[in-house]
Amino acid sequence: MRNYKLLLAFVLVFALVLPAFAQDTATEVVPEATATMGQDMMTACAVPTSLPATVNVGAIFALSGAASVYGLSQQAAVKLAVQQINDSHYLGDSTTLAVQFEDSAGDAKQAINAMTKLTGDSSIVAVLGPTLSSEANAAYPVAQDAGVPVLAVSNTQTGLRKALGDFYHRASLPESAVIPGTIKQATQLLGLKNAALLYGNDDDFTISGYDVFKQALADNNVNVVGEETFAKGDTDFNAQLTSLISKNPDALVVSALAAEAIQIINQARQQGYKGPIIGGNGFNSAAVLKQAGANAEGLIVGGAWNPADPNQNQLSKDFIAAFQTANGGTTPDQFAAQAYSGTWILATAIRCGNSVDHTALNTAIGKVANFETPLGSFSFDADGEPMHNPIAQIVKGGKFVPLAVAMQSMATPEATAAATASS
Ligand code: 1QQ
Repeated sequence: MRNYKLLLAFVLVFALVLPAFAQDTATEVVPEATATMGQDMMTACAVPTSLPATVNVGAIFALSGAASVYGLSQQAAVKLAVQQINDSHYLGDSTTLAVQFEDSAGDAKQAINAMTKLTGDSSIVAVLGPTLSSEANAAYPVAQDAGVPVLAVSNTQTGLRKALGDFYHRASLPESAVIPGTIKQATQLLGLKNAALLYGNDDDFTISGYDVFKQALADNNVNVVGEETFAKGDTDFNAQLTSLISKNPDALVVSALAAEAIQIINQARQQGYKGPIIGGNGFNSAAVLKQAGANAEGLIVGGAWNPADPNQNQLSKDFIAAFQTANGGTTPDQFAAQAYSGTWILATAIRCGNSVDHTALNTAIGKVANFETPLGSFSFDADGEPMHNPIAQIVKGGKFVPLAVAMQSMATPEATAAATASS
């Protein structure tokens, strides 16, 4: 009975999800060479005819260790996307997409080993990941040397594509595309005049997040009254917090990965700090909310996607339902939405490029444009960086709630002004 219900749910989900992606393959109009691919072009993107029976893709995610709160979510989402891609014959009737997962454990050396292993296998056409920006900085050069395309789905350090190279694309918005809007809305809502900054100074993402926060605070005339640092793996943040809280900041702004973020939230509250905490992308995990519990209430975090976004498209709703069905009712987080969307973006490049040649596929990835994903309409900009709308969130009742939605329910004059400004 239970299996039957599951099957029925699956069939329903596929019936809803697939038409949006897999267009009527009977209409085989060959696209003009100059045309960009995208949702509008999907009917013009012919069913591929030159693909092998199996298209092998690698995926490097932090499947163990502290960063596995992101990596395991990514893996579950990629598995779901691959299943849907194959069930819908998205790559044609005689081609199957297969993914080989490698665990980078949040560690640069393991990421390099994984990238070396995958790019040394001539059957691997592209690599998804790695999870962390610090892993990407270490491991990506191996792929660039081998000429194998990489599509990252969670790296948010500023300027990575320019720094790394042209075989690197990402489906994840950099912090520079997310934080400025979040700080602007938070400043308006909370009337921030000053803030204290705490960040990890030994991780590429946390350092980049700090730079972006600092610039955004300056742009909103918020004075930084104190700055403190920590290192990855630290567990005691009391000295830094005592110093920052003594300066009476209107908000505590933190750039940290999840493991440290949880301790920082809990220890700040234990010290009696009742003011707002504003976090970067590292906070975007259910693990943070679960382990910080009531201490996380009121936390403000910028993100690329939120399951309660009132403006989300049907693909996003269908993705949530399918993910829940496949994962025991668990609601996907932002990392899952990005990994799922990234897999569909890669599959679209394979399909529309009609080639698994590394260079041709890399070119095809960059051409994906106006493509509807759960993240919204997705394109790469002229620099090859991702473009879609970000979303500011606040934690309420143990969940990330879109800030605009929360502000409307607060309905203070400031909140109404800020909600109007954000919409
Ligand atoms: C990065 C990140 C992490 C917080 C998420 C995986 O954004 O390392 O770039």
